[in-house]
Amino acid sequence: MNEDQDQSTIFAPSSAPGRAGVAVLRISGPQAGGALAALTRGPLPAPRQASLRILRDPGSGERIDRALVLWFPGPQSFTGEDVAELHLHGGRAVIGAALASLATLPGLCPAEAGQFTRRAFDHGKLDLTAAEGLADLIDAETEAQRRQALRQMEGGLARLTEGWAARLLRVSAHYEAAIDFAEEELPEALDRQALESAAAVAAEIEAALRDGRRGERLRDGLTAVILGPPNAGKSSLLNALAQREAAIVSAMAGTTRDLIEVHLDLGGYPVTLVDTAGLRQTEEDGAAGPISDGTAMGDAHWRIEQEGMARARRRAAAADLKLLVIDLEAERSLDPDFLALIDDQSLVVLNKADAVSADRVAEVRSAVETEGAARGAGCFVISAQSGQGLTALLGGLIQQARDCFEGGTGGSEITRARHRQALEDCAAALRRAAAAALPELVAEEIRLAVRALGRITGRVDVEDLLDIVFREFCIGK
Ligand SMILES: Nc1nc2c(ncn2[C@@H]2O[C@H](COP(=O)(O)OP(=O)(O)OP(=O)(O)O)[C@@H](O)[C@H]2O)c(=O)[nH]1
Ligand SMILES: [Mg+2]
Repeated sequence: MNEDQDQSTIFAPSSAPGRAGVAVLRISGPQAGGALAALTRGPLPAPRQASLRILRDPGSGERIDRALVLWFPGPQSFTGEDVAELHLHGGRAVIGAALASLATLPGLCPAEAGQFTRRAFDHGKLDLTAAEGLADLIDAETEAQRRQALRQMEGGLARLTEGWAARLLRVSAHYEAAIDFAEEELPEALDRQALESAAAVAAEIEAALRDGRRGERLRDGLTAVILGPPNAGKSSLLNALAQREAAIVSAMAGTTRDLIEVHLDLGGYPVTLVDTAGLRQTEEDGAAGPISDGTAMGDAHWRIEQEGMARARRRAAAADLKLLVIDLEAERSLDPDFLALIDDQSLVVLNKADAVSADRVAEVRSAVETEGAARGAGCFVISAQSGQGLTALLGGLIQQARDCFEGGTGGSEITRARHRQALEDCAAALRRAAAAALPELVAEEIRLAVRALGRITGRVDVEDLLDIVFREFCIGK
């Protein structure tokens, strides 16, 4: 994506590959109008109005398709350049023929990934945060992700950072004046006002940074790991929540050895649910547990199980949420080591309620609640087999996801590490400004702070960033 390519006219399908009712091809650049005229063998249609045309190969005259075509003369187009759109019938051969015909026209070349949006950015049609919002919107799989992406595409983060930048620019102007007119003693009240204003911006940025990385996490989704002793019904629970047989269930303890992930949309929040190998007390714990029987095979099984448990623990340590499954049927349901895992990031799940008496449920529940409530964990009684209690558990999971992604204060505008880094750089410069003695130094730090904010929207100093941002797009966007 260099300068001279900017003169080229690019084309690509903008709709997803594969069969569909309609496929959209987009052409952008100085030759877009010429290409459209060549394919339709006629004058350009009225701008921004759909027109039905026969498309023909410009060389052979062979009919390609009967299609709706649209003509968007620049700068009133997505990229800011002349753009033509072909709404073809969405068959592979139709798309293939149209692309082949376009490739024969002089000055036309297939678009690179993200090149349409890159050109829109280069022509000032959108800033970097809007481009990222657009990429996220295209990738959004759940409602919460869609809302966040749309907010960003419509300028949520850009307005915030530009507001801060505008306030800092006023502070900066004050200091530049103080330097330029050093002789003339600016009123001290103005100095104080400028410092207070910079401090207020710094405080707002620092508050925005204390968001628990909600925005970044919403893009990736929340990870909930199911943990529990062997045979507690962890895989049964995963299957019940996923509504499919994703994991093998059996009465044999130690069925699940590796991590099994399913991606769920829980109430609009993206959640990755992970099933794990049962945590069995081991020799090292000093407790009885199946160990190798000394045969090579037994030894291998033992090692596999150890590795499975290690993976379960590692995954749980990195997770946002733990579902701690307790087997109501097991005699030693309440293993103290396992109960020690309860924290405010966990939900305790008492499983197999269908198989035991109400008294037994009450007994285990009260024991767990004494432990759990103190540590802020919810407790749910379920049967993964009959489905009893699953709706309430789902409600608990959705509540946890909402807390994780929206906290008490709604979503965060910071959706990428790149934004966070720039805001941290800005806050650091403001801290240095507050500590600086000479007006020249204050002015320099404020300049750096404004520059850091400018990197977020791409208004300044971003050449190196552009490739990183636009690489995330795929062809046709
Ligand atoms: N009665 C009853 N049985 C259940 C329930 N949930 C699971 N089970 C049974 O418990 C046994 C173990 O279930 P799994 O889901 O494989 O247990 P797990 O925790 O994944 O076991 P490992 O993978 O070996 O650690 C199976 O025989 C299930 O049918 C339940 O709610 N009620
Ligand atoms: Mg299992």
